[in-house]
Amino acid sequence: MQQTRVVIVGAGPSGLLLAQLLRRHGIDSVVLEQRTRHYVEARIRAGLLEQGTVDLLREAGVGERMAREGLVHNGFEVAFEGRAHRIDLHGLTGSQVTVYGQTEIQRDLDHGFVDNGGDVRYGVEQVVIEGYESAHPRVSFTMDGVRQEIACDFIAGCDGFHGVCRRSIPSDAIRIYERAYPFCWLGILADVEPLSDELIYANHVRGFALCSMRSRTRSRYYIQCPVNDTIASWPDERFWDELRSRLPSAHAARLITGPAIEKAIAPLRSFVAEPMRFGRLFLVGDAAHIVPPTGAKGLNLAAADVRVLYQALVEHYRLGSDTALDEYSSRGLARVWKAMRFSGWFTMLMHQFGDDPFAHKLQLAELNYLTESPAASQSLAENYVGLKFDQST
Ligand code: FAS
Ligand code: PHB
Repeated sequence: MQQTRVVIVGAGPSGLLLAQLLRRHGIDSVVLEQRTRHYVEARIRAGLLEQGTVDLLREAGVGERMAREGLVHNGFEVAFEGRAHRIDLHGLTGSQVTVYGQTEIQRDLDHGFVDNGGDVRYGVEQVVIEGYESAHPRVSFTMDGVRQEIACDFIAGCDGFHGVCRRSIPSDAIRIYERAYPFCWLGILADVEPLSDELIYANHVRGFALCSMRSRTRSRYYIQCPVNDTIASWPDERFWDELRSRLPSAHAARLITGPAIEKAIAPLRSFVAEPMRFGRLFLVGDAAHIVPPTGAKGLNLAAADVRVLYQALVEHYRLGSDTALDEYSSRGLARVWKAMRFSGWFTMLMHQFGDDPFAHKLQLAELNYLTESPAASQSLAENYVGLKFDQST
């Protein structure tokens, strides 16, 4: 039977970042991924990184291209009632955020780990985890029609919301907290110059809109759409017209449009699984929690989980101490729930929940308060850039 220290299920950002960090500390792992390398790299997802995530990618030795190509942002705009107000992130917190697409992070991790001898098995099927409540867990899987099994010390469930690891936990051993939002985000990628140098979050009676980017020549835009909406009902021109209608007129007039190179509709949900640890199995990233993307927390929470888990595993192997492993779940959940609170608050503030004039007036009152009160702006800013580790755990 094959043997390794840590079996990591999932080769997304959580799985590969964990594998890369462990290897830099001499801890071997095997990563099992159901899809192909190209499929995982091609997924268009997150775009905004907290400083903690940037630091961790650098610590993993995969931050060089991000340092060259990432766009460092010191603020963003909130648009409502035909005007825009800038939230001065750096002035309010001394911190910044970086725009660098998850696709690029995946490529950097693939190059750093996979292209340098990292053991990733792509295209696996029927992954089964066993013995995670014992000191000798095992993971079996089918690859090229052959059933295989790996014995290990620990299993990291980095297999996302739809993965197998969380679903392997008996329902009486896990507590699920979940909220689905009554709308989706329709996202578009286009090789056109972004509308603005910084992100713009727009509250409008027609629905939420977000103007983001991937580079100075590639734009990323989102608009709130109904849950049952389809890509087919959104030809490019309709998307661009709707986006313009939700922005202040001066911004709309500057919008540069072009053909969509990617278009997708994603549901919004809040989801937390408690605890995040089951014996020798640790749930990481989207396998344990999902936040609505309004606060740009999903990928950053995953990175924070990886940081705590890899450091705890190093302490286990180097110092023989399991204190940090024992604290993984409580520390992770403290951070997750604070990000869940912020993401939920920002989602409620910026989106339209049906035709409710009173609710919209309350949103406008809060947005006006936000722009007039330094204390309110600072609270938004410190959550957006990411709570300091000692604040969030
Ligand atoms: P992932 O889901 O990325 O990776 C899990 C991996 O496990 C996948 O490669 C999957 O193929 C594999 N896997 C699953 N089951 C398996 C099995 N049984 N066997 C083997 N492998 C298995 N976050 C933001 O911050 N901002 C955003 O704008 C944003 N937009 C998003 C849009 C969409 C459509 C989605 C789905 C998510 C978005 N997110 C966003 C969140 C996203 O970025 C996640 O936080 C991030 O991908 C988390 O990474 P992982 O935890 O690695 O999970
Ligand atoms: C993105 O660029 O994909 C993005 C940025 C900020 C968000 C959500 C998505 O809050």
